[in-house]
Amino acid sequence: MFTKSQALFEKANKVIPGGVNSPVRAFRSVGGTPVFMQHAKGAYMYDVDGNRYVDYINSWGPMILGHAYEPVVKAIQEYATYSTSFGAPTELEITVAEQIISMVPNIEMVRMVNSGTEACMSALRLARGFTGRNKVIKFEGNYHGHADPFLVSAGSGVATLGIQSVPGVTLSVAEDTLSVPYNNLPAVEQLVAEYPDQIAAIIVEPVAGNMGCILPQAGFLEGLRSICDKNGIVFIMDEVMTGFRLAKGGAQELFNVKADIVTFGKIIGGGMPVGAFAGRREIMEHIAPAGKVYQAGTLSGNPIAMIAGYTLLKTLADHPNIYTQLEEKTNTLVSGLREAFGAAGVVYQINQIGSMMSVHFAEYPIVDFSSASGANNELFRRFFHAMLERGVYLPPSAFESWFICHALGQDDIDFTVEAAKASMQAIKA
Ligand code: HOZ
Repeated sequence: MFTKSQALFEKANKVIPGGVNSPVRAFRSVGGTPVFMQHAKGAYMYDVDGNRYVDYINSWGPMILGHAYEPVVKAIQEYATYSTSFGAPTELEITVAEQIISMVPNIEMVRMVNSGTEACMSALRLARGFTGRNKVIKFEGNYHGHADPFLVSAGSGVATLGIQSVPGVTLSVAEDTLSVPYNNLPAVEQLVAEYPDQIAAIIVEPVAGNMGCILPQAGFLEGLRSICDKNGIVFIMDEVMTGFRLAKGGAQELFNVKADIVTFGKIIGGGMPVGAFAGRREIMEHIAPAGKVYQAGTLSGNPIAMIAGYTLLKTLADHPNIYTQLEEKTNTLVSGLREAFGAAGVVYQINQIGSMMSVHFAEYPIVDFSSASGANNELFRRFFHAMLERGVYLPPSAFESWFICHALGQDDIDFTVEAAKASMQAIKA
């Protein structure tokens, strides 16, 4: 079933570290051979062996309307003929910035970069430049890309591989990152009191998506906002996963909590390599060349990425019912999975908000990294492979979120639920 993938993985291991260009893809947490994809359309990915999968990662979020969404593909094809990069400004960059500002609350200016990592890294530099302070508070199991200051107690691949401290990240950098459990406001208050006037920023995933999907408890985001207000701290919401996914205006809109800087990732490029950070003018004008906080990039605002992103964002803006439909689809899927797990008699937790969700096999609620880490990973591993064999592609780690796309139909949900029932039976046998 995976013959060609296996051969490719062997080949890849000779020329690419670990055989992959991003660690979670290597299946280290679930074991086995990563599946090499060939193409994808709508809700499906197809591998090199000709197997079809209903896709629940959707490129970790950006394929919100499904793969190879035709208007995006056409726009890319048209713009590619004009040149794939200028290294000079284009009108399209203004159009995209205006589009983002029209959809997202509390932002007046946007700077385009090439990835979520770059966005968070630059947002932190900006917060430090703006406040003249050095330290940052982040949350255990939150992942803000792979820039040095964020690799302390990080989620996603760092959690998946169980890396406690990352070689190459110097002690002096790590010392400026203070880390506390997610959903724990008193721990944040304590740190802020311990380091008066030293904390430049609090950065948070408003819905954590890199230790499975974990929702903010009531009052958590509001509490962070108020701590920042009282202490002159910049509040950074990392909306790389939640932006334009949970709502047109992301988590800020959904929870009605205001950030000072927001970071975005791949969704604003329709899946092309893009990121951005945005905020109010007073802060953003500290960025070079308006200000002295340096940040730059030849590929920033790349025309192909801009047209792909603009086409996707405009569709989302013009059809707000997409969000209701996404949530309905996810609700239906969750009910079906509950039925499948219930019938199998396993203990499980499903965390869900809008079209983000995850499954942990545990009897207690999953509210932070420590509860996520205590779940039954062996069962997740077996479930993952049983589903893969039945044509359902789940995130290859329990420390990741599932992302549902709009192309997913009722038939696909039924197919997934049947696969889950059969998988649980096979696991029990
Ligand atoms: N770190 C990404 C998900 N949280 C995975 C990136 C990838 O492998 O594409």
